[in-house]
Amino acid sequence: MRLNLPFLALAALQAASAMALDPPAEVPNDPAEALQELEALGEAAYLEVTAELEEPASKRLRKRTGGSCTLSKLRVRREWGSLTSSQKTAYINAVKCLQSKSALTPSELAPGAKTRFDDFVATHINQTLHIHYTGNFHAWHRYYVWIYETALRTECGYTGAQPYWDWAKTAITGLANSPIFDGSATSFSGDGAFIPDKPNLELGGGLGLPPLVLPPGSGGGCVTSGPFVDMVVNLGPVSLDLPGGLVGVNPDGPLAWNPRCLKRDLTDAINQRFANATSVLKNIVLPSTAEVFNTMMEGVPGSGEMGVHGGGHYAMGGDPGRDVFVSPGDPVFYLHHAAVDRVWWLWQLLSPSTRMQGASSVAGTRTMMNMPPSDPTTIEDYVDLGFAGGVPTKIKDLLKTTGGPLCYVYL
Ligand SMILES: *[C@@H]1O[C@H](CO)[C@@H](O)[C@H](O)[C@H]1NC(C)=O
Ligand SMILES: *[C@@H]1O[C@H](CO)[C@@H](O)[C@H](O)[C@H]1NC(C)=O
Ligand SMILES: [Cu+2]
Repeated sequence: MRLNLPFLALAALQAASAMALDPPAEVPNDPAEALQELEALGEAAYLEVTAELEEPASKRLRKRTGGSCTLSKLRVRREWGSLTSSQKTAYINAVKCLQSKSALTPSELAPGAKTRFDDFVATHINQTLHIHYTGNFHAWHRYYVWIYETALRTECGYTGAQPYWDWAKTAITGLANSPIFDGSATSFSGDGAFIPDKPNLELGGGLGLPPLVLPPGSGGGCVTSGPFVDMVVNLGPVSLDLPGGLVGVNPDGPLAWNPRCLKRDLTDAINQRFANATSVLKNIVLPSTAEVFNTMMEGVPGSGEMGVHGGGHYAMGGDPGRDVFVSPGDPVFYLHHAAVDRVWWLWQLLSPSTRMQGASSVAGTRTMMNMPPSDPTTIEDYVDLGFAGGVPTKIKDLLKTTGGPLCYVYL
């Protein structure tokens, strides 16, 4: 057995280096050119990862190391606009199915968690201060979206993969014209009802930092059409950013029941400024360490930047979209976080030996912005999704999307 170990290590290294993706030579400032580069990179990544799954040599390696992701099990996550109408309807129906099933979370723990969909929201609220601006941010949300996608499949008969929101595309088309937010039967419902004369958003001023000022969007009220027009948001708000620097909080507590409509405030200016094709490509190509990658993705409060992650959240806006605790209460959250995960996946593929394995693949501590101060995250730390589902899983088993419990790629 001992004799085999160096061979295994060598084979793993060879597999890792054979898989490295080439970055584009430059990051164009022109949105259309940057989008082209991004799509070329995405296609190359898809081809490399699926080719690796086909190789008989790596099949042997997978057997020895216990991996079980095969081409036949692979879930191919696609951009929402590329799905057919019936694929879109199947996904939306599965989400509505989760929203119609009873919660597994005991009501003593979270009285506001009424449905299986809410189990995910309650878990996210409960752990928010330990999963954002922390070293586990990417691995936690990767597993979270995977378990949500799995629940849609195993509990609601969905047979497809988790779709994603390509912000680079909506930055060009406008949100309200996009297949995600056009308000049609195959969208996630569209904008909220228009509320006039909204002041700007002012974010982060509470920390004593210069606030980030963002323009108001084109909605603000309850969504007016589409599949989620009658959806009931049960949990929150916990820390909802509202126009004029106000923050919405449910005084009954973070997990109390507070039934209300789904609101949106689509804001193209935020999408275009923070999550255009150039910003996405820069986040993939420029960072050489996990620390820089995380900082670019989430932004630094007070710096005037919120990253593509913040850009997507604040561009959809509304309630619970602009609440860091309750944001998974808007079904578009999962398309947004699949897109965040796709950026991480592409960045990882540029250097799998340092970004998809080992200590250098994570950076940060176990508390939000290290407040209060905490120990560094390690790849031995567990991601535990509580009543949402799954088994507690180490970060090191979540670094590769075609290994450990995971089996998916993006196209
Ligand atoms: C919140 O987290 C604590 C500590 O991990 C856990 O015991 C509790 O069950 C969680 N509550 C919910 C609603 O998930
Ligand atoms: C697009 O993103 C880049 C990088 O984040 C940013 O510098 C630029 O201002 C953005 N473009 C627009 C039109 O806001
Ligand atoms: Cu989150």
